[in-house]
Amino acid sequence: MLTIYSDDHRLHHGRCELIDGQLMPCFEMPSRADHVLERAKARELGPIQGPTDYGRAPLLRVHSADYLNFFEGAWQRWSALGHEGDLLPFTWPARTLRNIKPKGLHGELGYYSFDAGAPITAGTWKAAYSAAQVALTAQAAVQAGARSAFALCRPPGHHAASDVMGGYCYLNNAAIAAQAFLDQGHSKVAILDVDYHHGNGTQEIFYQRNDVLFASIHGDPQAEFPFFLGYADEEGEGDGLGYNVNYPLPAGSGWVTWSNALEQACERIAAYAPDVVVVSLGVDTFKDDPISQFKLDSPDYLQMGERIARLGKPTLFVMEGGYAVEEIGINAVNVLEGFERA
Ligand code: Q9C
Ligand code: ZN
Repeated sequence: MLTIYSDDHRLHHGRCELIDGQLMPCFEMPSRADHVLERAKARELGPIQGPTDYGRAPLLRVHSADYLNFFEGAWQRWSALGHEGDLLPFTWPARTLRNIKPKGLHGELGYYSFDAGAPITAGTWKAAYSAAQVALTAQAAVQAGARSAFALCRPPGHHAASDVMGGYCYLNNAAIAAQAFLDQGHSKVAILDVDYHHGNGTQEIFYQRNDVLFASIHGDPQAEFPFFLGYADEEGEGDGLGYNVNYPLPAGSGWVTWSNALEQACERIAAYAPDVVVVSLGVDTFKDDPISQFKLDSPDYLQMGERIARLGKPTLFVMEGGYAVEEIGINAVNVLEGFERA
């Protein structure tokens, strides 16, 4: 399987995030991508290539121009004030406040984010932009006829909505790639999100559309981030009604429970009969993930890949979460190897 990867991910390295009342080093760190790349090489998964730059146009198909302009310019505005530390939001337009866009940097940042988990550093825009190009380059390979391709994206994307960042995500790599398939002549794309967290951004982007089926298996938002989206009764709206499927699972879920949800998701996807499948590949479902509560073990990821392969569709894998840094490479590449051997 072809892997697309860019070293630019290193340009994004947030300092800290708030965990249980304490500032801790960011779990979403550069070594994550290094481990996945090393494992892909060690297992001889296939060629590894850099991205092509497709520019801003494919990003604008998913994100608003205002949002991209704000994100691209935010660090410059922050550093011009003499700051060197990460730019982080601290006030959001939650219920009781107005959903208006203020003029200052912090007001705008609150408007364009939903949590304090997406720090902006000097290199964040460039890293996120490159990750989107990585996804688009892998998409182009599948578009050109490859059975599958792997976009080794970092930072991840599935929490990023059309004009909102959060949950370590800025640009929605999987959504940008899915939209590119549609823009290049396909009429139906299914996105299967297997990250431990609900892909709230992807859901929002396609919620009113039936040309993208979004299916997500994740920790029950009653108890898990992102808390305010990802419930089973969210089925889509308008033309999109019936094209959004959430499978929230309880903390402690292992392979038996998880694979049952995967089976249901795959049956729904098969009934949709998509032209292509995009997998939001998070491996934070692993038993030793430091911020997650599922219990999948490394061999389970081989079976995950096999089941996805049985859909029999051209498939684009897009890297999302996974924070058990030592095992992230084994687990992510196991999905890809399971896919290939099926
Ligand atoms: N106390 C992805 O996996 N914060 N994002 C958790 C735990 C947010 C995860 C805080 C987790 C976001 C792409
Ligand atoms: Zn996640």
